This record gives sequence, C-alpha cells and structure tokens, in this order.
Amino acid sequence: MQDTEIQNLIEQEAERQQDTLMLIPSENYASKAVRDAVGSVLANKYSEGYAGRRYYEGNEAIDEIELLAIDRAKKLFGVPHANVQPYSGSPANSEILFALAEPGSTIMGLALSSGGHLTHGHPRVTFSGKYYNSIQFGLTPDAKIDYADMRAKALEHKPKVIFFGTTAYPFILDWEQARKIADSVGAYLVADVSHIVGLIIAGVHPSPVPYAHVVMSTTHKTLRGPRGAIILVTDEGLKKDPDLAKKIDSAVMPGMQGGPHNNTIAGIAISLLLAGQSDFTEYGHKVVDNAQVLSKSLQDKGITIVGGGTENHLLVMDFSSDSEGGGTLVAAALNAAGIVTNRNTVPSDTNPFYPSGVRIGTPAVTTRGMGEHEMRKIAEWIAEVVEIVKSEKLPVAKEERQNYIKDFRARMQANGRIHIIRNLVRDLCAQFPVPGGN
Ligand code: DSN
Repeated sequence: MQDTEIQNLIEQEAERQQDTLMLIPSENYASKAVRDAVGSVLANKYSEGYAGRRYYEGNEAIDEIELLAIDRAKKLFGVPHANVQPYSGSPANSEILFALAEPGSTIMGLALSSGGHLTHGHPRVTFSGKYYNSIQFGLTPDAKIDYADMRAKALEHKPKVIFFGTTAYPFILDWEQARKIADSVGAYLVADVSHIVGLIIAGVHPSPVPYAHVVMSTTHKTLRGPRGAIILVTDEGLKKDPDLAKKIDSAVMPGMQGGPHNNTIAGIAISLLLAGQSDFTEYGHKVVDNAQVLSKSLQDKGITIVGGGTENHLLVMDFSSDSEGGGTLVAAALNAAGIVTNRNTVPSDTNPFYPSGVRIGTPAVTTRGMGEHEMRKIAEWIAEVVEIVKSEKLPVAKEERQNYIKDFRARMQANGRIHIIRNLVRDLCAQFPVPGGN
C-alpha cells in the first residue's frame, strides 16, 4: 500500500528544500547515509536499557551500533562518558536537570530574548522555568554576554546548575569565565553547544570540554546528523562528582525516556564519523566565513545586525527601529521570495510573538557548497525584500494582527519584485543541488 497523500507532501517538501535558501541557522542537510539509517529497519526495534543490559531480547546489532556511537562521541570530543539516547535537545536538557537538581532547586541560564534557550530556565511557560527556581542573566549594552551580571546573579542566588549555551547569539563563548563563575558557587556548569557543535569539532570555536562538567548537543544542526541529542560527561564532571555518568544515564533511562530510537542513534554514529574527517574542518571554517560575509554585506546595505557582526554561523537582523513586530513581516516576505528564515527576538523585545528580529545562518547553504559570492547575492535580495516591507506596519490592535499577516503573505506572493527575486533564488538553488538528493 502506498499513501499517496503523504508521499505527495514529502515530495512537495523535498522540492521546497531544493528550491529555497535554507537560512534557518538550526537547520541543515543530513547526508544520505544518515537519512538511510533513520529510515531503516532499526526503527522497528525496542531496546530499553543500555548495551549489554537490555530489557528486550534480540539487541545484538543494536548494542554494537550504540557502542559505536558512544565510542565515536567520546573520541571526537575527548570525554570519558557519552549518552547518545536523548530524543532531542529539550529532552536532553530536562534529563540533565533531573540528574543534577531537584524540583525547586535554583538554576541559571541566558534569557531567551538575549539568545538563550527555552530549556535554560525560561520563566513560567517551560518545565525549566516552572519546576525550578530560575534565574536569568543577559547581555551588555553592546549585545555581548554580561559575565558581570552572570557572576553577580550566581553569587546572589547560588544556582545548583548553570546552563551556558545559546540559540541566537553570534559571538564566541568564554567557557573559562563561565566555569570560574560556576566554581564560585559550587554549581555544575552545563555547556549547551547545540548550535556551535560543528564549529567546535572543526576547531573554529573553543571546546567547553576542559571547563564544563556536562556538555550536551543536538545532532541535527551544525553536526548534520539526524534529529537527536547527546550528553557528554567530562573529566572535570567526574572530578566534581564521580557518580555523574551514572546519574546522567539513569536520568535518561528510566528517568525520562523509554526505548531509545535506534535508527536515530545509528544516524548519530554516522554523523560523528563524518564530522571527524578533514573536510568537516573546512566546512566549519566556511560556515563562519560565509556568515561574516553575509553580515558585512547586509550592514553595507544599511541593515542593523545585533552586536554589529558575527563570530559564528548566525546573525540576527534588527528591525526594532522600523516598527513593532518588524521581524514577523520581514520573515514572511523573505519566505515568499524563497529565503527561509525565522523571526526572532532582539534584546530590546518584550513580545516574543511579534519580535523585531530575523535570525539567519549559513550552515545549510554552506553544506550546499555556496560561498562568498552567493552570500553577497543573498544579502542583496534580503535588502531588497526589506525595502519592500518598509512601508508595511503591523496593526497596533493585537486581534487584527493574524488577519493582517495572512493578507500580507498573499500580497507578498503576488508582489512583482518579490516574484523576480523568487525566480533568481530558484536559479541559484538549481546550481547547488541538495546533497544526497531528495
Ligand atoms: N529550535 C532550535 C533553534 O532553532 O535554535 C533550538 O532548540
């Protein structure tokens, strides 16, 4: 039996991925080998437990796959322990908290509007902000991590766990400072390197392994693996707490998860193998070079970039001076032009639903083989779309906004200038086929 409805939608999505510029910094193209593993018979198997200690029979090959993934992770990052079972980043962070803290414990992380992540203690609406006493630190006026704020809040609130990691922050993280702050209050330092893991492996960014007690990462962003996550326990972590590896494993299973996704774990193993090869180093450097060219070209066109530049794979364009919610409109108009981004808060934003920024990044377009010439073209197209959007304003009345945005999307689809850019984007994409095909 073939489900043509779903098959057609998969084909539609494959076409979209081929014909558009994937500039969402957390997205990438997994290799064909990774995708084959994810769609393989491994998905049929239950294997609760860990290698050699399963509750289900028939896990001979599964054990070897998981041990290979663990071994590759340990070697690639230089750590004594790795858990490759977390279903994805948010489950991994909840598992880390389950291992290191108790409900009500004080935890600390970078605020979402400053480029942090929901699971790092975003108040009220997330498990990490609701079940823990969450303290959030922020940025300096020049949009850099405010280490003084981080230190002062740590000393005042004595967190048990400090998450240090970002999702929309363009500069290099100072792991040594973060560790000193954690040590000043005896906290666990957890490095969330989900966004920059590929840059760390490529040696473009410093590794947190010598400083953090626990390092976690998703596996589908700059690592180019399947959607999943890994949790690493470092030598520093074991020095602080000899039971740390055991605590993490128990928190993953049975603490928060049941059977691991063996197909995903095989995909993670493949992506770790590929990331250890020399062309991945080149990839990491190119990702950053491309982001810097994109950032400079956009600024040359008069677009404000949060922090004034980038040292990693992403940047956030800031339209807060244009109108409230400017990022929402720009992202929708860019999508009509085949340039796919996400709306994002900028540090001055108070309304995450209609933010003023648009986050863009270069991991996926770099995987396709695009370089500086293409980044300049993309910047030109973005600037032209921004110009088209300038005369638009979100209604002040919140209840009118959804309808306005719907109508705005239709108008952007029909806009002649957008249509021209859409065709240019399609032509460019045709020159850089998606790796591994559709
Ligand atoms: N959703 C991811 C991102 O886009 O950065 C983080 O979890």
